Amino acid sequence: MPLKIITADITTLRVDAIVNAANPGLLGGGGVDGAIHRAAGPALLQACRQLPESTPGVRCRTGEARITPGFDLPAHYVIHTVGPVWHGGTQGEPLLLERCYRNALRLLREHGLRTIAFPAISCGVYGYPTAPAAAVAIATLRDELSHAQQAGITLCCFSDNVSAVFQHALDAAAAGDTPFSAT
Ligand code: AR6
Repeated sequence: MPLKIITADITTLRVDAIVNAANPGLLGGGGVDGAIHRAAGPALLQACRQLPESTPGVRCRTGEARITPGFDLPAHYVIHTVGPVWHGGTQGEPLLLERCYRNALRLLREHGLRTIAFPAISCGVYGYPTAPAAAVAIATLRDELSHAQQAGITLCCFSDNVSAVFQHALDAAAAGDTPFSAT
């Protein structure tokens, strides 16, 4: 399956698009968002400013995605998405997180792109616990890959600990496929 998990700084990846775990204003922030803006250069902020606001200060609602060029990044494009803030799992967080992955992949397809790298959306400042976030990410990406031919999806974690949690989720999901082969 063209889905791999790595430990790296996502701003170094030479893929068609990297995904930014942004906030609704899309004007930068901390974490991976800050790193992407620093590496892409000030033109990225200019491009984000030009995206239309749906309500004052909101360019991308939770679960949605927007695309800009990558400017000084090795990646050609940045797909900005806004993950859910973790409120204990009672505010529809899993579905909102799923939408982030699906809407990013929809934009990838619509732009004729093939390779994409995701960070662990919502797993930093937004406080989504890593294991349930990994389960949502893996289930959603496996489902997308079963419907569409994507050339390559990379889950780019920033530490080996987070990578291990995502790898465990991938291994568990893959093992869940095996009962059919036993019959
Ligand atoms: N490459 C890959 N992953 C990274 C990098 C990097 N260079 N830097 C951090 N991470 P976060 P969120 C990991 O907080 O939880 C921002 O201020 C990080 O270790 O970046 O969705 C936005 O503007 C963590 O595992 O995003 C929003 O306000 C993961 O990326 C808010 O934070 C996500 O952590 C979004 O919060």
